[in-house]
Amino acid sequence: MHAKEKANMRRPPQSLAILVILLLSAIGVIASHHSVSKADEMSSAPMSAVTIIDDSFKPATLTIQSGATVTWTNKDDDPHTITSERPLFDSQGLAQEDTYSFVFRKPGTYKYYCKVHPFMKAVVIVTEAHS
Ligand SMILES: [Cu+2]
Repeated sequence: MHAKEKANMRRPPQSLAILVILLLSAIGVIASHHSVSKADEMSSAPMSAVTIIDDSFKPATLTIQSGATVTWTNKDDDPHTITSERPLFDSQGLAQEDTYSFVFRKPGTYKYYCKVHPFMKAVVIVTEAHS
């Protein structure tokens, strides 16, 4: 056996354990970094809320950026629907405290109404997302 090989074998076994610990903590740092940036992404994805109360959508005109999620909540004890004039989305009847969400991906004007009370009309205006 060469002297060099002997020296390698005599290397204390803890050094391997230390290397493993260092590697694991490096992975841990990367993983926690990753989850932080994911949280940032989520908080930058805009959300908007519309309340349905007293047979009306509030706000009746909502302006958002493309990619935003709009969530409607029915506060009335009457059932209401969120129905797009174009065949794009239709919540069907929402009971009291029910919610419905839709993600608006493309800029444009999205008129909607309630099928139960067709006089209930509102609009979501979607603008180009800022980059
Ligand atoms: Cu209604």
